[in-house]
Amino acid sequence: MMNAKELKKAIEDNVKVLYRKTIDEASKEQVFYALSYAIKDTVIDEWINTHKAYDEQDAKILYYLSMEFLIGRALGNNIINLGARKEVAEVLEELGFDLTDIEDQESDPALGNGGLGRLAACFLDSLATLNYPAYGCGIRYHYGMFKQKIENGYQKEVPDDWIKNGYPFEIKRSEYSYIVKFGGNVRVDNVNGKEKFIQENYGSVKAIPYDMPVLGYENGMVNSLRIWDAEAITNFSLEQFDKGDYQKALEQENLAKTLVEVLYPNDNHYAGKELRLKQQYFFISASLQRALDKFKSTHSDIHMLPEKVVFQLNDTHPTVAIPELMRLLLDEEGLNWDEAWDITSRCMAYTNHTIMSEALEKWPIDLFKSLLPRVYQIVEEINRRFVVQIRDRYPNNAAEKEKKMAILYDGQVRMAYMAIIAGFSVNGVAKLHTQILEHQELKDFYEMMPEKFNNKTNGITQRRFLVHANPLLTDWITKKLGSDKFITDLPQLSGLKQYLNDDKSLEEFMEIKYQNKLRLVKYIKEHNGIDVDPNSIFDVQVKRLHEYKRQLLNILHVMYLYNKLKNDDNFDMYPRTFIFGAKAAAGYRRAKQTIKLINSVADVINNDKSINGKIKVVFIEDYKVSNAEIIFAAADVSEQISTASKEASGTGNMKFMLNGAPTLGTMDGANVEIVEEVGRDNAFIFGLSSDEVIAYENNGGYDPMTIFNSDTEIRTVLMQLVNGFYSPNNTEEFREIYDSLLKKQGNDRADVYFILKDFRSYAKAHDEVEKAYKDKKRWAKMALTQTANAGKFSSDRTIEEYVRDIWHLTKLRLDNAK
Ligand code: RUG
Repeated sequence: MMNAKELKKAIEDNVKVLYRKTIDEASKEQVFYALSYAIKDTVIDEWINTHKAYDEQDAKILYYLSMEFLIGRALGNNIINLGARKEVAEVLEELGFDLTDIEDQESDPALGNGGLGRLAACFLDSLATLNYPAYGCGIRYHYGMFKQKIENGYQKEVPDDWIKNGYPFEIKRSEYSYIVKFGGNVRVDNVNGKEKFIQENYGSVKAIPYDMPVLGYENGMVNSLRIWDAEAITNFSLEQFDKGDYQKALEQENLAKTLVEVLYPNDNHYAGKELRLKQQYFFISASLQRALDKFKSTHSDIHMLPEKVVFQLNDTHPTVAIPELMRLLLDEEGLNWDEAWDITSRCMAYTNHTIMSEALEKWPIDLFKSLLPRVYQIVEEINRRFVVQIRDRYPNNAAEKEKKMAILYDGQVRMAYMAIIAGFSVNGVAKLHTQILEHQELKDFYEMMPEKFNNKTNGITQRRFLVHANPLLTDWITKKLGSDKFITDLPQLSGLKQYLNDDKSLEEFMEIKYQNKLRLVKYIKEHNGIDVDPNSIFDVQVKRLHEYKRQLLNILHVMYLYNKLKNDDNFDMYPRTFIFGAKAAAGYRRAKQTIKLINSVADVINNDKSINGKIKVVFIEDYKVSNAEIIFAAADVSEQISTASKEASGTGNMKFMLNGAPTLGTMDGANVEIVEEVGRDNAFIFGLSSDEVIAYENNGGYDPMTIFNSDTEIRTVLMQLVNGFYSPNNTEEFREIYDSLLKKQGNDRADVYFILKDFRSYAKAHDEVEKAYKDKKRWAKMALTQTANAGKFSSDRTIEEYVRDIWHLTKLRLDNAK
């Protein structure tokens, strides 16, 4: 890192060169660019050194293949990982700027939807920090996750043109461009008695990589996130082409334009769009071609590939990597099937992130075949061989097993099954999730190939979600522990347990929470125009909007509390602020109605003077990584209330925990492991267990109507959905939500997510929260218990487990590291 004087000069020079201005004339945005380029300059040498070391040490490299990397802002994070926050802040102050203000100028690169993409970003941070050679491989979407505007209570999607003004932390690497082919047909030639498969009459695009530096924490390691952009191959002119070619050239031009235009905004839901499959093949083919070329530049024997390369498939989205690697090995490298299969199946590992059936990708065979004709032939052959195995192994029930396990079935290509069959590892993302995979969702595969299955409980990076998000707490912990080692060794936080009975420390801890609440109060005032009482309980649910995550349960409970405040003279409550943040997929109607409901309830309650501000409801517009950091640090209560069995892991739960917020939740996903760490007394657990949910799903026996008929308070709340209480101008506004809770919907039961079933125990858990919160000391102890026990949930731990059990990487040695 340059010293203060050099940095100051670099910023001033950059402002001059980029904008023809002196620093005192520069805007904050201009200073952001000037500083960012200066920071990129400082990491360039380390970036080069790291990649030289890859080659010199002949390192095994992980390629983390993911359609999403929700990296969030880079500037602040890079400065922290350089260990230069204080110095940079001082230099900026001398120049008359505030570092936080400057960081706020960066648009939030939102190349992901939610937990899955954010996990990928945390993993990259941990990989670099732990000295493991790795590339993140993804897509350079021109428009990331949409920006959310709330208008009249409704979500409006606004395009996120994040690279409009250029992105300072990327480098275009045109020298590593590759051609990716779509469509056409396959011709088989016979060359020296060997079949040769040639794709012809195809359309194609050029894939061009952009690299972003991924800095380890103060260790001189800089890995790369490589995201692929598309360009048309031909710069054609009218005369040169006959009509057919002209048409083709136009199509190619169009394909290149649309291919990487947008990120599909669906979380845990698959829309089956052709363009999505094109995106998948595009970035996979380019990443694999590059990985093979890189390998071949230093190795002569392709059979060594599994020794030096491993591909992790982040969910089913990149699964086309399996037949594509086969294609490259068969058609380009000239290997035979068995050799290619052996290599492929030793290089590919698959992570499953959901049991929700609507999220499992299945492509219509016709679509798949016409888009990827050669790849499809290979899928057919993989399937054929697997079906032979099934018939050998299960001679008595082969047909049933085929139905449950074949890749090609019922006119569809089942991508998850291909990943399981071909890969050497299948992992879930939390203990409970892995158990459900093994014993329910994928039980036939588990029975047939148990050795592949393993669990890797998710984690989060403390560099972003503690050090960057919560500097006050970071400083306090450093003081209390006498060291900042927890920044790379999170279990050290357990040292804080010695302060659990120390009144002064508890007071300090809660004072930090209060300061962070003030920061959020300011944010809410500036962005939502709502006044919030920092002494109220900040009860927070921030995550993607999805029915299984049950934001609806939360808001129905708010409606219930409000009714009690209004109608029950004996009822009183501690002031609470219910904070929501959530984007709904643009086409997900019921999720969008839930957003409208939250805002309508907020409108009525926040404007009712008679309740003396006892309840406030805030919907934070445009929930994203940058405001998430402010929110986690300020939360008192972490709402993790998914229907048990549905949330594979959750990672927001860990971010709240790290920042001292107890969980109010179901025994689902990683909540189970959080409770294991803090103890049942330090969490507020409610609701059906996953076994109970699964039993109801399999055997029936739940009828929400009986609850509606017998529980007057719940009935009143539900009636308010359809009597205009929260929608005086349109009593039908929330009819669909009402119906979803009480009426069968097509093939779906009423109340698919057991909202009414869990309502009473949820309300009771809230009572417990209030009781605990009123006892200041008890609460402070409970809050500190969260942070002190958060050690397990670092993504550093997760990555070490992947390395130990799946990737088998060796740490890179960097001689010039600090
Ligand atoms: O819903 C899951 C979360 O539970 C999990 O924590 C996260 C990371 O593993 O992945 C989320 N997820 C799953 N996002 N999309 C999917 C299915 O494609």
